[in-house]
Amino acid sequence: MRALTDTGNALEPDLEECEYVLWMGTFPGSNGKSMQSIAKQVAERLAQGKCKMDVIDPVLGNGNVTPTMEGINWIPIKPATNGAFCSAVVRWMIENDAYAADLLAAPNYAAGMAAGFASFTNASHLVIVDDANPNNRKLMRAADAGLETPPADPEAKTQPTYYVVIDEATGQPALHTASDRALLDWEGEVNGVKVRTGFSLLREPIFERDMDEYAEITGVSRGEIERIAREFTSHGVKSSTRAAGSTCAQTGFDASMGFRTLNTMIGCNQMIGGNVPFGLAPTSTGDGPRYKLGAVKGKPDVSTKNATYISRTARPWQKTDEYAARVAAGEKDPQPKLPWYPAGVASDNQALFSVVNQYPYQAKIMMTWMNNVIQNTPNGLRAAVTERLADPAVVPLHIACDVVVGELAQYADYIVPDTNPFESFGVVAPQGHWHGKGAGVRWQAKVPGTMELPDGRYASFEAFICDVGRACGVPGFGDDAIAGADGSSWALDDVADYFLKAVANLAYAEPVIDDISDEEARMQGLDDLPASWKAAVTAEEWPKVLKALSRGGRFYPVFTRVGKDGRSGYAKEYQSFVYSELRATNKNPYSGTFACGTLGYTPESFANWSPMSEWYSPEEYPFAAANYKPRFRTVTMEANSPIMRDLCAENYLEISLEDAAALGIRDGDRIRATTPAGDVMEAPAMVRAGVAAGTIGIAHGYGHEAYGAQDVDIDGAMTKGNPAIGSGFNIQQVVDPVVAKDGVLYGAADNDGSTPLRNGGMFKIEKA
Ligand SMILES: Nc1nc2c(c(=O)[nH]1)N[C@H]1C(S)=C(S)[C@@H](COP(=O)(O)OP(=O)(O)OC[C@H]3O[C@@H](n4cnc5c(=O)[nH]c(N)nc54)[C@H](O)[C@@H]3O)O[C@H]1N2
Ligand SMILES: Nc1nc2c(c(=O)[nH]1)N[C@H]1C(S)=C(S)[C@@H](COP(=O)(O)OP(=O)(O)OC[C@H]3O[C@@H](n4cnc5c(=O)[nH]c(N)nc54)[C@H](O)[C@@H]3O)O[C@H]1N2
Ligand SMILES: [Mo]
Repeated sequence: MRALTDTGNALEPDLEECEYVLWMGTFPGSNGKSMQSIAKQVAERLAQGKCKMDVIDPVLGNGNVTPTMEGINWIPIKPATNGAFCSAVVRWMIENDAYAADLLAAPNYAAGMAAGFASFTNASHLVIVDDANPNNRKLMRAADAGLETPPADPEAKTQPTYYVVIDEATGQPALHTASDRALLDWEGEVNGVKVRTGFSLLREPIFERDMDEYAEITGVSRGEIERIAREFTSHGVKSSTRAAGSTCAQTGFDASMGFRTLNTMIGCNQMIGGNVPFGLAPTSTGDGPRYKLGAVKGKPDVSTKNATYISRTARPWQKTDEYAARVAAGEKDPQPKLPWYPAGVASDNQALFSVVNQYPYQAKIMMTWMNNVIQNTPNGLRAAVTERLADPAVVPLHIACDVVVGELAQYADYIVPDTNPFESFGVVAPQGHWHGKGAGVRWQAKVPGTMELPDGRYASFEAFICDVGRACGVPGFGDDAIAGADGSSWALDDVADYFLKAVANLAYAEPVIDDISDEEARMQGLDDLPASWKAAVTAEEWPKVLKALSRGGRFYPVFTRVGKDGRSGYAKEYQSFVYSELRATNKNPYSGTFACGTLGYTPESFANWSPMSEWYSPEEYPFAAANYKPRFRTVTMEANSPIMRDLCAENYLEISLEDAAALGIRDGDRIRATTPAGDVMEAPAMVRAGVAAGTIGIAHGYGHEAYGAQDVDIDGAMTKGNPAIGSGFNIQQVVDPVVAKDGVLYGAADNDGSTPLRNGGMFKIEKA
């Protein structure tokens, strides 16, 4: 994947050692991964007075912000303005010299380490700023500067790219790998080419607006922005910030670049108390010590490098075959039917739009598994999108594999029943709250409730793809499908064939674990498992596999804390991008323009970067949405849980006291929120404190049309639906008028990240 922002370990705030955390669109105790454990950790440390926190969010999700909890504040912000807020904080940091200049000047990882940090940045790397240069907006490479590079390593799979900096000691251009410290804020000429450092480019958009303008845009007072900036920079590296759901906005790049730039500016990445690695697991489903599960045995020599993803990701428009063909046919600056997104590899939301628009190609056979992209794509097009999905001329064959007949699965031609989490296998890396290394193992706790197949297997996704793979002669399935590390060959016909080998890989990761004792195996009933499981690994591996199964996985001692000099023990090369070359060089085909490569603030725009406010009147549509995951629902699930329905049966259009007063709306009144395209959400108003002015708070996870809300007829057997499962509404959002014309269905999205917006947009509110 080509990275839009930082590269290296995935990082999250260190909730065990932090002194300060700035949450900007993930709310401790309300959502986030995992909501419960984050809440507990945060509550404990706050109660002990060990840290302080601020939560910047358009909607107060309660969680850890309660009147009884000291040291944590809620600060309302207007949706989709995180980029402006972060720009203001960075501006304050620069004006007050409150940033880690030593880190920013470190042009490579070794230099960052020598300066006492565990990361480096491209802040000092030179960027070509010359419209006439074919490499304009790109980071300068050694060749652009006429610098020699070290000889290529014939053993290495990929050769490093050499960037150029101005070495501080010599004042001369140097390879980024060859300088210990580089000039941070510099512009000039190198080898006759005009260049500027990433940091100097960052200053420009940041200083375009003053603090009062930022306060106006975000709705956060200047005093509050300055207080937060001071607090954020007052704890050395034991401070960090995090955004998550807030990045799912049209301005998502700004939100994402914003929190990353803030962390970079204080150098907290991979530092204990700062932003620490998580999700670290030994190789299990990849090429591990016992089995090569990452490689497909007998795979033909084809590469996915030139594949065109149906989601239109991982490739800029200008590098598509269609673009080349249209240019060759004489078109000047052709425009695509739907936008292309050079970052990322896949997006189910964008794939959905591609499928219903039959662009860039038709999905003749669509297979969906564990996915409910209709419920989970926020835009106003559900009716139109589903009409096309259900049309065999658009999607000739759709096979879904699910445990429930949900919004997407109900339109499939075939539904393959799958095993549920108590009936299936999995090896999973730990999510955010736990910062050790390890992997949990899930294995069948009961015999699957799905149909038993004639050969004794049970229907599941894995059994299905194994059979289809075998029938089609696809490599990687059936006999001799999996290679052992010792050269042996193994069959792949069912789920255990694969996952127990993954468990063997886990068990043999260094240091190799002990065998389970016969006595323990007997006491735990592990001497009684299906013979096919035992046959999936070697006799030598089996007692170790059982040991890992019996422990629910494998968890290494948490050695985050034993790193050297305040660094996480899991630190490895980490680069933060102050300048995103990928974004900066992404030429917009609809406008012919480029977006800035650093943090900045761009008002919400459509696909050609024209501001939404130029299309629709902000006076007529003054509200923006903040769509949040509520505690009583998950994205799809929990609507079918009677307990969760009892706790909160439906969702509301949540608005602030002042907006309600201005509109004459009382709590409980039925109101309507309408997008400029005329899509409507109608629901009771919840008039409450804890919603930012101009914001509609909307809990996600409601408004099911299927998922048990509907009657289901399977071969004449009718299961009655329960309408309570479908209570409430699903969010509507603005469609993109630049793209959605001439029959094209398309919801507005982040022009770089590709995420369809759920936060932000434009709405008017009236009484229903
Ligand atoms: N209860 C519950 N917990 C969950 C889940 C669930 O479905 N329900 N799902 C899990 C999953 S899959 C994930 S990915 C995580 C996601 O966890 P989060 O990313 O934490 O959750 P979200 O609710 O998507 O968004 C977080 C917050 O962003 C706020 N927000 C919206 N717009 C803006 C904005 O413009 N600026 C700022 N600063 N804030 C904004 C929302 O009000 C919300 O409180 O949660 C996991 N935990
Ligand atoms: N408006 C809006 N949209 C959102 C979000 C939001 O906050 N607001 N959140 C976004 C986020 S963070 C995420 S992660 C996505 C999630 O989007 P999805 O991944 O599409 O949704 P899920 O609800 O996680 O579940 C998908 C399907 O898996 C099925 N399922 C559950 N367990 C099993 C199983 O064991 N086997 C099989 N085969 N199927 C199973 C469920 O029935 C469901 O149909 O939604 C995104 N979309
Ligand atoms: Mo998610």
